[in-house]
Amino acid sequence: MENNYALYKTMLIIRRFEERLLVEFSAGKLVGTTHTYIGQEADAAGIFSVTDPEDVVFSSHRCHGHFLAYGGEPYRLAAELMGKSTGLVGGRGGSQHIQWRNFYSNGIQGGIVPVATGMALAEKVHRTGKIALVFIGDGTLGEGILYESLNLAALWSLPIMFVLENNGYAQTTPVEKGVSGSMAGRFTAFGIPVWECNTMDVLEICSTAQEAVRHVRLDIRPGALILHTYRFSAHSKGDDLRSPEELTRIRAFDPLKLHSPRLTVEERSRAETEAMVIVEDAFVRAEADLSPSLNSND
Ligand SMILES: Cc1ncc(C[n+]2csc(CCOP(=O)(O)OP(=O)(O)O)c2C)c(N)n1
Ligand SMILES: [Mg+2]
Repeated sequence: MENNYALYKTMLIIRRFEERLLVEFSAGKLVGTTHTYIGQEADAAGIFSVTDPEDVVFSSHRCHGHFLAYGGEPYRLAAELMGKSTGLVGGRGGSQHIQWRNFYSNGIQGGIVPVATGMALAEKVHRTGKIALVFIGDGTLGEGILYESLNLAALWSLPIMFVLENNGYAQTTPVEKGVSGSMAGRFTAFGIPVWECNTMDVLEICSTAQEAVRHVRLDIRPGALILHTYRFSAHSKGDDLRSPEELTRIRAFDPLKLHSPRLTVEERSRAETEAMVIVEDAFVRAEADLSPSLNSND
Protein backbone atom coordinates (compact mmCIF):
# COMPACT_ATOMS: atom_id res chain seq x y z
CA MET A 1 0.00 0.00 0.00
CA GLU A 2 1.30 3.43 -0.86
CA ASN A 3 2.16 6.13 1.60
CA ASN A 4 0.10 9.14 2.48
CA TYR A 5 2.12 11.51 0.33
CA ALA A 6 1.83 9.41 -2.83
CA LEU A 7 -1.92 8.99 -2.37
CA TYR A 8 -2.37 12.72 -1.83
CA LYS A 9 -0.27 13.58 -4.85
CA THR A 10 -2.19 11.18 -7.09
CA MET A 11 -5.51 12.71 -6.02
CA LEU A 12 -4.13 16.23 -6.43
CA ILE A 13 -2.83 15.58 -9.95
CA ILE A 14 -6.26 14.28 -10.97
CA ARG A 15 -7.98 17.30 -9.38
CA ARG A 16 -5.68 19.91 -10.92
CA PHE A 17 -5.68 18.15 -14.30
CA GLU A 18 -9.49 18.13 -14.40
CA GLU A 19 -9.79 21.75 -13.24
CA ARG A 20 -7.39 22.79 -16.00
CA LEU A 21 -9.28 20.67 -18.51
CA LEU A 22 -12.50 22.56 -17.77
CA VAL A 23 -10.71 25.86 -18.36
CA GLU A 24 -9.28 24.59 -21.66
CA PHE A 25 -12.69 23.26 -22.66
CA SER A 26 -14.30 26.67 -22.11
CA ALA A 27 -11.53 28.24 -24.17
CA GLY A 28 -12.49 25.92 -27.04
CA LYS A 29 -9.19 24.04 -26.99
CA LEU A 30 -10.58 20.51 -26.51
CA VAL A 31 -12.10 18.29 -29.17
CA GLY A 32 -15.39 16.51 -28.40
CA THR A 33 -17.03 16.14 -25.04
CA THR A 34 -15.56 15.45 -21.60
CA HIS A 35 -16.60 14.19 -18.16
CA THR A 36 -14.54 15.03 -15.11
CA TYR A 37 -13.77 12.92 -12.04
CA ILE A 38 -13.61 15.81 -9.58
CA GLY A 39 -14.74 14.56 -6.14
CA GLN A 40 -14.23 10.85 -6.87
CA GLU A 41 -10.40 10.92 -6.77
CA ALA A 42 -10.07 8.73 -3.66
CA ASP A 43 -11.61 5.76 -5.49
CA ALA A 44 -9.00 5.63 -8.25
CA ALA A 45 -6.07 6.58 -6.01
CA GLY A 46 -7.04 3.92 -3.47
CA ILE A 47 -7.65 1.11 -5.94
CA PHE A 48 -4.54 1.62 -8.05
CA SER A 49 -2.36 1.69 -4.95
CA VAL A 50 -3.27 -1.98 -4.32
CA THR A 51 -3.39 -3.40 -7.85
CA ASP A 52 -0.55 -4.75 -9.94
CA PRO A 53 0.75 -2.64 -12.87
CA GLU A 54 0.15 -5.66 -15.13
CA ASP A 55 -3.56 -5.96 -14.29
CA VAL A 56 -5.95 -5.13 -17.12
CA VAL A 57 -8.18 -2.12 -16.64
CA PHE A 58 -11.43 -1.17 -18.36
CA SER A 59 -12.99 2.22 -17.84
CA SER A 60 -15.90 4.30 -18.99
CA HIS A 61 -16.76 7.79 -20.21
CA ARG A 62 -15.42 9.11 -16.87
CA CYS A 63 -11.96 7.64 -17.37
CA HIS A 64 -9.37 10.40 -16.80
CA GLY A 65 -9.00 9.85 -13.06
CA HIS A 66 -8.68 6.09 -13.52
CA PHE A 67 -6.06 6.61 -16.22
CA LEU A 68 -3.95 9.05 -14.20
CA ALA A 69 -4.06 6.88 -11.06
CA TYR A 70 -3.14 3.86 -13.21
CA GLY A 71 0.08 5.72 -13.99
CA GLY A 72 -0.84 7.20 -17.35
CA GLU A 73 1.04 10.24 -18.54
CA PRO A 74 -0.92 13.52 -18.14
CA TYR A 75 0.74 14.99 -21.23
CA ARG A 76 -0.39 12.14 -23.53
CA LEU A 77 -3.94 12.45 -22.14
CA ALA A 78 -3.97 16.23 -22.61
CA ALA A 79 -2.76 15.75 -26.19
CA GLU A 80 -5.54 13.23 -26.81
CA LEU A 81 -8.15 15.63 -25.43
CA MET A 82 -6.85 18.32 -27.76
CA GLY A 83 -6.99 15.92 -30.73
CA LYS A 84 -3.22 15.97 -31.28
CA SER A 85 -1.28 13.24 -33.03
CA THR A 86 0.86 12.81 -29.90
CA GLY A 87 -2.26 11.82 -27.95
CA LEU A 88 -2.75 8.36 -26.50
CA VAL A 89 -4.49 7.09 -29.62
CA GLY A 90 -3.23 9.65 -32.09
CA GLY A 91 -5.87 12.25 -31.25
CA ARG A 92 -8.70 10.19 -32.71
CA GLY A 93 -10.25 8.74 -29.54
CA GLY A 94 -10.82 11.88 -27.48
CA SER A 95 -11.82 11.92 -23.85
CA GLN A 96 -13.75 8.65 -23.71
CA HIS A 97 -11.81 6.27 -25.94
CA ILE A 98 -8.29 5.95 -24.69
CA GLN A 99 -5.83 3.08 -24.57
CA TRP A 100 -2.35 2.77 -23.12
CA ARG A 101 -0.59 -0.38 -21.97
CA ASN A 102 -3.30 -2.47 -20.24
CA PHE A 103 -5.76 0.40 -19.92
CA TYR A 104 -8.84 0.63 -22.15
CA SER A 105 -11.87 2.92 -22.03
CA ASN A 106 -15.13 3.12 -23.92
CA GLY A 107 -17.95 5.67 -23.75
CA ILE A 108 -20.84 3.26 -24.33
CA GLN A 109 -22.35 2.57 -20.94
CA GLY A 110 -21.76 -1.07 -20.06
CA GLY A 111 -20.29 -1.77 -23.49
CA ILE A 112 -16.86 -2.57 -22.15
CA VAL A 113 -18.07 -4.93 -19.39
CA PRO A 114 -18.26 -8.07 -21.59
CA VAL A 115 -14.88 -7.16 -23.09
CA ALA A 116 -13.40 -7.05 -19.59
CA THR A 117 -15.06 -10.37 -18.78
CA GLY A 118 -13.54 -11.93 -21.89
CA MET A 119 -10.15 -10.54 -20.98
CA ALA A 120 -10.46 -12.06 -17.50
CA LEU A 121 -11.14 -15.41 -19.19
CA ALA A 122 -7.99 -14.97 -21.29
CA GLU A 123 -5.90 -14.19 -18.20
CA LYS A 124 -7.27 -17.27 -16.46
CA VAL A 125 -6.66 -19.56 -19.44
CA HIS A 126 -3.10 -18.27 -19.82
CA ARG A 127 -2.50 -18.47 -16.05
CA THR A 128 -0.96 -15.00 -15.96
CA GLY A 129 -1.98 -14.17 -12.39
CA LYS A 130 -3.38 -10.86 -13.67
CA ILE A 131 -6.87 -9.72 -12.87
CA ALA A 132 -9.28 -7.55 -14.86
CA LEU A 133 -10.86 -4.49 -13.28
CA VAL A 134 -13.89 -2.86 -14.83
CA PHE A 135 -15.33 0.46 -13.66
CA ILE A 136 -19.04 1.18 -13.95
CA GLY A 137 -21.38 3.82 -12.54
CA ASP A 138 -24.72 3.47 -10.77
CA GLY A 139 -26.56 4.39 -13.99
CA THR A 140 -24.86 1.49 -15.75
CA LEU A 141 -26.70 -0.95 -13.48
CA GLY A 142 -29.50 -0.46 -16.00
CA GLU A 143 -27.57 -2.08 -18.84
CA GLY A 144 -28.60 -5.71 -19.48
CA ILE A 145 -25.18 -6.78 -20.76
CA LEU A 146 -23.83 -6.26 -17.25
CA TYR A 147 -25.91 -9.18 -15.98
CA GLU A 148 -24.86 -11.51 -18.80
CA SER A 149 -21.27 -10.68 -17.87
CA LEU A 150 -21.84 -11.24 -14.13
CA ASN A 151 -23.41 -14.60 -14.93
CA LEU A 152 -20.47 -15.82 -17.03
CA ALA A 153 -17.88 -14.36 -14.66
CA ALA A 154 -19.46 -16.34 -11.82
CA LEU A 155 -20.08 -19.55 -13.80
CA TRP A 156 -16.53 -19.62 -15.16
CA SER A 157 -14.94 -18.30 -11.95
CA LEU A 158 -13.11 -15.45 -13.67
CA PRO A 159 -10.57 -13.13 -12.04
CA ILE A 160 -12.49 -9.90 -12.51
CA MET A 161 -13.31 -7.08 -10.15
CA PHE A 162 -16.47 -5.12 -10.91
CA VAL A 163 -15.91 -1.66 -9.45
CA LEU A 164 -19.18 0.20 -9.05
CA GLU A 165 -18.76 3.90 -8.33
CA ASN A 166 -22.11 5.10 -7.04
CA ASN A 167 -21.99 8.87 -7.30
CA GLY A 168 -25.75 9.09 -6.86
CA TYR A 169 -26.57 10.22 -10.39
CA ALA A 170 -26.74 9.02 -13.97
CA GLN A 171 -26.32 12.33 -15.77
CA THR A 172 -29.17 14.20 -14.00
CA THR A 173 -31.25 11.19 -12.89
CA PRO A 174 -30.88 10.53 -9.15
CA VAL A 175 -30.14 6.95 -8.19
CA GLU A 176 -33.49 6.60 -6.38
CA LYS A 177 -35.24 7.05 -9.72
CA GLY A 178 -32.99 4.73 -11.70
CA VAL A 179 -31.99 1.79 -9.52
CA SER A 180 -34.44 -0.50 -7.72
CA GLY A 181 -33.62 -2.88 -4.87
CA SER A 182 -30.17 -3.38 -3.44
CA MET A 183 -26.99 -2.62 -5.35
CA ALA A 184 -25.06 -5.34 -3.57
CA GLY A 185 -27.90 -7.77 -4.29
CA ARG A 186 -27.32 -7.40 -8.00
CA PHE A 187 -23.92 -9.06 -7.55
CA THR A 188 -24.72 -11.49 -4.74
CA ALA A 189 -27.62 -12.81 -6.85
CA PHE A 190 -24.90 -14.33 -9.04
CA GLY A 191 -22.89 -15.57 -6.07
CA ILE A 192 -20.36 -12.74 -6.45
CA PRO A 193 -19.10 -11.42 -3.09
CA VAL A 194 -19.31 -7.68 -2.44
CA TRP A 195 -17.04 -5.26 -0.61
CA GLU A 196 -18.61 -1.91 0.06
CA CYS A 197 -17.24 1.48 1.15
CA ASN A 198 -19.37 4.38 2.24
CA THR A 199 -16.58 6.91 2.50
CA MET A 200 -14.39 9.27 0.56
CA ASP A 201 -11.40 8.61 2.82
CA VAL A 202 -8.70 7.20 0.59
CA LEU A 203 -7.15 5.07 3.36
CA GLU A 204 -10.41 3.24 4.02
CA ILE A 205 -10.83 2.67 0.29
CA CYS A 206 -7.26 1.32 0.09
CA SER A 207 -7.79 -1.26 2.78
CA THR A 208 -11.18 -2.47 1.47
CA ALA A 209 -9.88 -2.58 -2.11
CA GLN A 210 -6.82 -4.52 -0.98
CA GLU A 211 -8.98 -7.21 0.57
CA ALA A 212 -11.24 -7.40 -2.48
CA VAL A 213 -8.31 -7.56 -4.92
CA ARG A 214 -6.63 -10.27 -2.88
CA HIS A 215 -9.79 -12.38 -3.08
CA VAL A 216 -10.09 -12.01 -6.85
CA ARG A 217 -6.41 -12.70 -7.51
CA LEU A 218 -5.77 -15.57 -5.11
CA ASP A 219 -9.10 -17.38 -5.35
CA ILE A 220 -9.45 -16.65 -9.10
CA ARG A 221 -13.06 -15.62 -8.64
CA PRO A 222 -15.05 -12.49 -9.44
CA GLY A 223 -15.66 -9.82 -6.83
CA ALA A 224 -17.53 -6.55 -6.65
CA LEU A 225 -16.34 -3.38 -5.00
CA ILE A 226 -19.08 -0.83 -4.42
CA LEU A 227 -17.80 2.66 -3.66
CA HIS A 228 -20.33 5.27 -2.63
CA THR A 229 -19.01 8.68 -3.56
CA TYR A 230 -19.92 12.16 -4.77
CA ARG A 231 -19.22 13.87 -8.04
CA PHE A 232 -18.54 17.58 -7.40
CA SER A 233 -18.55 18.79 -10.98
CA ALA A 234 -21.33 18.61 -13.56
CA HIS A 235 -22.03 15.31 -15.34
CA SER A 236 -20.24 16.61 -18.41
CA LYS A 237 -19.69 20.36 -18.76
CA GLY A 238 -22.87 22.18 -17.82
CA ASP A 239 -25.54 19.55 -17.18
CA ASP A 240 -26.19 19.71 -13.46
CA LEU A 241 -29.60 20.15 -11.84
CA ARG A 242 -28.37 19.86 -8.25
CA SER A 243 -29.06 22.74 -5.87
CA PRO A 244 -26.25 24.95 -4.50
CA GLU A 245 -27.16 23.58 -1.04
CA GLU A 246 -26.57 20.00 -2.16
CA LEU A 247 -23.24 20.93 -3.74
CA THR A 248 -22.10 22.69 -0.57
CA ARG A 249 -23.17 19.71 1.55
CA ILE A 250 -21.26 17.13 -0.48
CA ARG A 251 -18.14 19.29 -0.72
CA ALA A 252 -17.63 18.63 3.00
CA PHE A 253 -16.55 15.11 1.98
CA ASP A 254 -13.75 16.34 -0.28
CA PRO A 255 -11.21 13.47 -0.32
CA LEU A 256 -8.30 15.92 -0.50
CA LYS A 257 -9.47 17.71 2.63
CA LEU A 258 -10.09 14.40 4.42
CA HIS A 259 -6.58 13.18 3.67
CA SER A 260 -4.52 16.39 3.91
CA PRO A 261 -4.26 16.48 7.75
CA ARG A 262 -2.10 13.33 7.47
CA LEU A 263 0.57 15.39 5.67
CA THR A 264 2.81 18.15 6.97
CA VAL A 265 2.36 21.70 5.70
CA GLU A 266 5.62 21.30 3.81
CA GLU A 267 4.44 18.07 2.15
CA ARG A 268 1.14 19.63 1.11
CA SER A 269 2.85 22.57 -0.50
CA ARG A 270 5.41 20.31 -2.24
CA ALA A 271 2.58 18.14 -3.63
CA GLU A 272 0.76 21.26 -4.84
CA THR A 273 3.86 22.56 -6.62
CA GLU A 274 4.63 19.19 -8.21
CA ALA A 275 1.05 18.72 -9.40
CA MET A 276 0.98 22.24 -10.82
CA VAL A 277 4.21 21.72 -12.76
CA ILE A 278 3.01 18.36 -14.17
CA VAL A 279 -0.35 19.74 -15.29
CA GLU A 280 1.08 22.96 -16.73
CA ASP A 281 3.70 20.99 -18.66
CA ALA A 282 1.05 18.57 -19.96
CA PHE A 283 -1.27 21.20 -21.39
CA VAL A 284 1.41 23.56 -22.69
CA ARG A 285 3.26 20.78 -24.52
CA ALA A 286 0.05 19.26 -25.85
CA GLU A 287 -1.16 22.58 -27.22
CA ALA A 288 2.08 23.07 -29.15
CA ASP A 289 1.78 19.64 -30.80
CA LEU A 290 0.43 19.00 -34.28
CA SER A 291 -3.02 17.70 -35.15
CA PRO A 292 -3.13 14.50 -37.21
CA SER A 293 -3.69 14.90 -40.90
CA LEU A 294 -6.89 13.37 -42.24
CA ASN A 295 -5.01 11.50 -44.93
CA SER A 296 -2.25 9.96 -42.91
CA ASN A 297 -1.85 7.33 -40.24
CA ASP A 298 0.11 9.64 -37.94
C1 LIG B 1 -25.59 2.92 -23.89
C2 LIG B 1 -25.48 4.37 -23.51
N1 LIG B 1 -26.59 5.06 -23.20
C3 LIG B 1 -26.51 6.36 -22.86
C4 LIG B 1 -25.29 7.00 -22.85
C5 LIG B 1 -25.19 8.49 -22.48
N2 LIG B 1 -24.63 8.60 -21.13
C6 LIG B 1 -23.30 8.80 -20.95
S1 LIG B 1 -22.90 8.77 -19.34
C7 LIG B 1 -24.49 8.52 -18.86
C8 LIG B 1 -24.84 8.37 -17.41
C9 LIG B 1 -23.95 7.37 -16.75
O1 LIG B 1 -24.23 7.29 -15.39
P1 LIG B 1 -23.37 6.38 -14.44
O2 LIG B 1 -23.27 5.00 -14.99
O3 LIG B 1 -23.95 6.52 -13.08
O4 LIG B 1 -21.91 7.01 -14.52
P2 LIG B 1 -21.45 8.48 -14.05
O5 LIG B 1 -21.66 9.38 -15.23
O6 LIG B 1 -22.27 8.87 -12.90
O7 LIG B 1 -20.01 8.33 -13.72
C10 LIG B 1 -25.33 8.47 -19.95
C11 LIG B 1 -26.79 8.27 -19.88
C12 LIG B 1 -24.14 6.24 -23.18
N3 LIG B 1 -22.93 6.77 -23.16
N4 LIG B 1 -24.26 4.93 -23.49
MG1 LIG C 1 -23.42 7.80 -11.55
